[in-house]
Amino acid sequence: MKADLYIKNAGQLVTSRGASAKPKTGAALGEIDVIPDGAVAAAGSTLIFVGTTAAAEQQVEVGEDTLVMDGRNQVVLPGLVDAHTHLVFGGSREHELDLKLQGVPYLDILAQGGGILSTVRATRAASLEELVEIGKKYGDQMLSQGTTTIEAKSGYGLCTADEIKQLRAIREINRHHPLDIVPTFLGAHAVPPEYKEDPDQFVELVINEMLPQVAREELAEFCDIFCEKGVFSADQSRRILRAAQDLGLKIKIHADEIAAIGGSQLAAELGAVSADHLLVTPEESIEKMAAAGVMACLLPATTFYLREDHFAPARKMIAGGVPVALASDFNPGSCPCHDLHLVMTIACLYLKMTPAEVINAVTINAAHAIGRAATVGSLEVGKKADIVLFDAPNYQYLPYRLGSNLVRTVIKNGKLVRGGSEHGATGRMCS
Ligand code: IZC
Ligand code: ZN
Repeated sequence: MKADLYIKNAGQLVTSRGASAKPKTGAALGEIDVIPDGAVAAAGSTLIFVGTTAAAEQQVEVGEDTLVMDGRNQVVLPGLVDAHTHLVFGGSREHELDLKLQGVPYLDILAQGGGILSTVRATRAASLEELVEIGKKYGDQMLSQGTTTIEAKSGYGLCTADEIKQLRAIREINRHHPLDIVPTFLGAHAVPPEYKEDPDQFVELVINEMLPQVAREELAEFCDIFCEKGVFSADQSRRILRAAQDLGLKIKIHADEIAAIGGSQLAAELGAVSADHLLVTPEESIEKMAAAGVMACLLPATTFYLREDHFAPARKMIAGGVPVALASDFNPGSCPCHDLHLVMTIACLYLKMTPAEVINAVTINAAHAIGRAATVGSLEVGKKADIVLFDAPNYQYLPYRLGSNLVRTVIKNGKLVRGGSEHGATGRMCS
């Protein structure tokens, strides 16, 4: 077994293995597989060994070209998976900070033509090339924080040409950036001003024009919708998501974030892969989501940034058997943050999830939330060699630390993309 990459002596190797077929739920979410003095090896982009250093020394063949790294005093995790991002957008919204401080709510800023609609204006004005550059820049920052696979949504075009432009930008970034990106069509993110007087006409446009083109060009794997008071109703959401399913897309829903208007029930009814946010989800929905196997994708950095006084009822969801993932919700308005490390800390403190649970929720369960659990989200032979090394004595230390980037080295598809040489590579030096 000749290795191109060999990491040994890891203080703790956390694998998140054993849940590639089904996400972790209930008590299993709190179970974590830690190998002390661990080792991992890859040939090309694929993992060929995961185990102890002692076993690796017997089994892994190291040649002159093998990149050997020492994981001493480090915690090694699968590359983190961010299952909910709005990666590509024009401009930014720091000018809304003053409004927020004056107490103007998020949905009021949107109703006044700001918020999402302000980003829509900037995104429409940007060229495809500019969007690609912007997305790559954020992608670089994500990689530096240990994120190696993400989901990315459109939703700032809100007309066919600009939605398609955003999805093409996502496709370009995916082709030319180390991150793996799963694309989601979110044409129904807000009602654009042109359709303010007749939102149902906009729903028709999404169904009859946008979705068919997205499907024809295979620009998205998922269709999502902002099912929220004053944005899209449950009925409008159902129409759009059913049309998407008819075209072969999988579905996600922004549900129960500010008002419970039926988003989580709809997710269960339609068999959505995930329902996201879920701050005000009713108890009956928790049961329905568990029965339908809908992933609860929780976004606590957004709750923090919106200064809500209540977080998603994660403990009830876990107790009720709902699979739970955590994601950043990176976007220019309600969460200008793509740091999954910070998300883990907030989830521990405010969702009352344990360190083991939050790690499973940003690795294997997050991979399930975007249909990638067969290839990423855990360290297992045959999966992609996506590996992150943290400067930490144990895995509990990760959510314990607040706001520091402990990432030392990032491997994506078997290639060193961050750090490495200055942090203990002992074999061939890396560029
Ligand atoms: O740009 O505000 N919640 N969509 C739904 C967002 C936040 C993104 C934004
Ligand atoms: Zn979102």
